Amino acid sequence: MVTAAVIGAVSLIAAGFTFIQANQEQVDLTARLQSRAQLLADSLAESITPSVRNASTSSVQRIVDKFATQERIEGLGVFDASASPIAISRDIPQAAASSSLIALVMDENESAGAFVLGDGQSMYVFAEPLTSDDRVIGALVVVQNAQYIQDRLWIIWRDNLVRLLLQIIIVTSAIFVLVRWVFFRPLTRLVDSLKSVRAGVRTETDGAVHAFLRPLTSELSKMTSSLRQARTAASEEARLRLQKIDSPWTAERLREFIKAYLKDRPIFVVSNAEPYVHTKVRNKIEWSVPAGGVITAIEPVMEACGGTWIACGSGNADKETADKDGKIRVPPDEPKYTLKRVWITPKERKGYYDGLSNQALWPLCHLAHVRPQFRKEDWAEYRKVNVLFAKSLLEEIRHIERPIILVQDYHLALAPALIKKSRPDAQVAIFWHIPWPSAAQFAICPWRKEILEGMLGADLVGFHTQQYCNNFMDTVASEIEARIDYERFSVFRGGHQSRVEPFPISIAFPGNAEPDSPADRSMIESLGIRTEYLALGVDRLDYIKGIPERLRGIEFLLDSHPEYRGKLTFLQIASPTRGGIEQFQEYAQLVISEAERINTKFATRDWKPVVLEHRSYSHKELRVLYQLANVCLVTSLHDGMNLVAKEYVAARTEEGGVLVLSHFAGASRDLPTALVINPYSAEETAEAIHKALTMPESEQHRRMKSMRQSVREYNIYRWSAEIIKTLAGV
Ligand code: GDG
Repeated sequence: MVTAAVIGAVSLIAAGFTFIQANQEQVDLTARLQSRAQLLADSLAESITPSVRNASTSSVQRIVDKFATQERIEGLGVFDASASPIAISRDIPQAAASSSLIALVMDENESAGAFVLGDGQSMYVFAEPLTSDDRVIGALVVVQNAQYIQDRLWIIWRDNLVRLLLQIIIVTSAIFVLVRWVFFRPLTRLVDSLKSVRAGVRTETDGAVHAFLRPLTSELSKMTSSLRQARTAASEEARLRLQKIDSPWTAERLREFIKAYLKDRPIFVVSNAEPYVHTKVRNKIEWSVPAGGVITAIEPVMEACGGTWIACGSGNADKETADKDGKIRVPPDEPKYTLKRVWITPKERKGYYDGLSNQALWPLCHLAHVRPQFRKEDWAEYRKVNVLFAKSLLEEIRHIERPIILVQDYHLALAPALIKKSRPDAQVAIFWHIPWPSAAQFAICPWRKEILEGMLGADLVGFHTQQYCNNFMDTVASEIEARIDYERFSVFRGGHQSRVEPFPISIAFPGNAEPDSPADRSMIESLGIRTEYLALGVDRLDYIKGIPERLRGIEFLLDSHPEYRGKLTFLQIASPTRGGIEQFQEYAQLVISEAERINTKFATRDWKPVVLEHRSYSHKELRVLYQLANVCLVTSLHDGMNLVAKEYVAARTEEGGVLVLSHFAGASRDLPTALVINPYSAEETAEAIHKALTMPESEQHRRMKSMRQSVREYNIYRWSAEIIKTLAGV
């Protein structure tokens, strides 16, 4: 744009100058031509006049022929008083010989000239009267070639055009170089240095910037120094707050705690799922956060503490976006820690993930009446992938003394022992995000001993509730040789102690970076929902979540309380999950057909009791839905904790809304003022929804306030601080 304007201006100026120059040249050349014609005509007239007077045609002809050969003379002609030719040169152009100019100069008795066109060439015809005794006796015509004037003008325009083009090229290149070196580079450097100041890597903006940016950098320096002061004040405050145990935990406080407690020992997280997935959609790489409780919980901890998170690469652009070691800094728009991706083959994934993790261990640990499938080949892949993860981690910690390692979940039960075997100095915890079943239930697993031995490699084994810890201790007692110490809640084997403790997981409350936007109804209106009451469910489409049971609760309510028909819509966000596994596909079909059945039974022209959204929603969108829902339904048949329940509570800043919560979700221990139900009873679920929708505001507030207090006090920062403190202290 700027370049085009500059080129336009330069061209305009150049055209103006060329016009003036050409004009001047034309005036000069014409004047010179005219005076030369005049001179020639004067001297010729003198020698010709006597012969004309004497009518000596032959001598006139001789003089004409002699002069006609001079340079630039195209022709000469002598005419008598009646404008008839007396003598003319051979090649005189026709246009000149018959010119009306001859008659005119004789009439006026005054010489004159004019430009004419002959044979496509410009000519200058000059006529002079011949006089004798003050009487006009004829006229002399001199014809000169004037084409060279046109040629000269054309050369001027052409040369100037070439010069202009050269100037344009030089000016454009100069602008490009100027913008790149003088503006763009210093600006990029300034932006980079601001980024590192913001990330806390540097404390000052770059001083060595170009002079013209200096006023800006001096202002920014002041800002960064205020930022530094604010940071120091905040960490000082956090340090002070560390002593006051009942003040809320924040990301800042966790950071300070880790600095003080671990003295900069780095943290490593190992999990199956990765927090950021890169996918290529129409040649454009996009990233997303996958649905799942482990990600929701661990991500804010890593953002606060930094460190390295090792997980399975799962997006089709994951390799492309990571470096040769599989590493990438995340979150993508504000990097704070390193994600190291581990690559597994489709065969490994099928056996380790679809098979052993999700068709054996998942149904084994959840009482949802789905039969576990134990296949030897899945077990082989599971072991292989656990070794792969352990190796990838060992590579990362090879130069690090006493690293802190947090292994996540049932996919990696064998990893703790593998890590500890190579690195006894590492402090390893495994957190089991799902329930631990009774010893009798676990006994059906053919590889129960190997799994327990793998887990007991850890110095700390964490579960959500005391009940799961008790079940685990009972299982260990009945399956392997070990000393069980119920006093210290530890298992001792071959001189190694594993502490077993409950850490009820939570979410980042407070300190959730998302701003509290006023809930905008347009999101539900765009789904065609226009009812008085909104009931909401948010789950991965997993059979432990009890979605068909929830739907039956809705059906029961509409049957027993017809007053809700047309007034209540249940919106279920069902994010796709584990699509490669048959039971999950069948379950998705069941949910879809149940929703359809209920809609067919009750729907009217402009109202539908159930809206099923079988797709992923961002956390930001979910928060808006939480704020709009009069009631949130968490009816899991069995659930380690359930973070949706806690997210609903955290989103209700105005303390309204009611949570209906399954007794079989770990969250029911932390949120006892929810309406706790048995999800297997449609009647109980329906009654709880009715109670929620008719609950006086004051009671809603009382219940919500107490739940919010509990989530605020025991948020994910406190959860991780307690795990790290216990682990470092074992
Ligand atoms: C396991 C245990 C335990 C939901 N849809 C989307 C999405 N979500 C988010 C929710 C929530 C998380 O996923 C689900 O967490 P849950 O805790 O409810 O469930 P699981 O995934 O089964 O988690 C569970 C948890 O681990 C932690 O220990 O509580 O008991 O089963 O945060 O908001 N997130 C995104 N898109 C969605 O569509 N990004």
